Amino acid sequence: MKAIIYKSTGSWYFCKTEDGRVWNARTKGKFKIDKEITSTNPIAVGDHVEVVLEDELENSLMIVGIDARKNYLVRTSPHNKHQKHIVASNLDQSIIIATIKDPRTSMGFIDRYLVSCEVYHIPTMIVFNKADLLDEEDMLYFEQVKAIYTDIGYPVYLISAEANQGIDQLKELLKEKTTLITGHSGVGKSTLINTLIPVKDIRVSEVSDWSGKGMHTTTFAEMHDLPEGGQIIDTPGIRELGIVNVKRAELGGYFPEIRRKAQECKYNNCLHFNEPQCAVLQAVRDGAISEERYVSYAKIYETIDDKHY
Ligand SMILES: Nc1nc2c(ncn2[C@@H]2O[C@H](COP(=O)(O)OP(=O)(O)O)[C@@H](O)[C@H]2O)c(=O)[nH]1
Ligand SMILES: [Mg+2]
Ligand SMILES: [Zn+2]
Repeated sequence: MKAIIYKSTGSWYFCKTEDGRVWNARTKGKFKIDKEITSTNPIAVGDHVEVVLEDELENSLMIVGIDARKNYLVRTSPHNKHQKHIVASNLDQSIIIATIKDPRTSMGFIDRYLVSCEVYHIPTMIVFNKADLLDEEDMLYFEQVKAIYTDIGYPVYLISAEANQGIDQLKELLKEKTTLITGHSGVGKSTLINTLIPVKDIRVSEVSDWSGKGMHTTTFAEMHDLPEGGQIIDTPGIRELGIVNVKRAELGGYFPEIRRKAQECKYNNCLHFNEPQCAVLQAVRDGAISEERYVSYAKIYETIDDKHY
């Protein structure tokens, strides 16, 4: 049988088989599947797995195989930054929820997330929530930020999960797709998910309360079915992905506007700091590349440790 992983609690997984039934599942013994990535979790939310019945009455399955992943998003382990953890796999797109006010999301945070999504080829849009709180001045700031990101190819939307503003358009964008939703705590992710799914995927929550064998409660990501079709993956407790698998010299390639401009730099290994005839620096001076984005580039560059990238 085939199943899709909806949630992981460490040793147990919750999955759905093609008939829509929800099960508990686990792997047998050591389960090593992907030799390319050494991650702390062999199976992630979004994985398509091959399962066999373990115990019908206990509603449990044994995971015996895993399909090749279309893609996946990785973060560094909160306990050890050299360890990688697969957040979710088989994503069609991702959304970063940000806010202009209460609290204001920094562009630096948005940019670090966008780099991760570029590394893993996951199309991403930026959704600003709490539109209802914005006065005229805030709206001007929003328009500036929106222009910066739309110019380089990231769609930007303004919604209010609480005032039900922009939600219909968002539903259209999510329809029939698997979307990872992330953002700082307090930006309104839970409120948005409750708006999108008025009657929550309760069956999954019920199974998660199932008190069989000792379970860990640390969950990293959880998938929910959308009423209109498609799934969203919530990332409670994930504060930041951390930039993984990027070397300093490659970083510019993950900023679309820097990647494009770099072709005009005099040196093809230009890092865009103080090299002569650097087209990127010139573009920053001319205002063709946003200064804030360039600052994000320089800041992320500083945090990359090439020995342990
Ligand atoms: N004004 C306003 N407040 C919102 C909106 N969406 C969420 N909130 C509030 O923001 C706070 C954090 O929301 P929550 O959904 O828990 O954020 P999460 O930490 O990202 O899951 C709560 O007090 C919500 O009521 C919105 O669209 N407008
Ligand atoms: Mg929440
Ligand atoms: Zn350059």
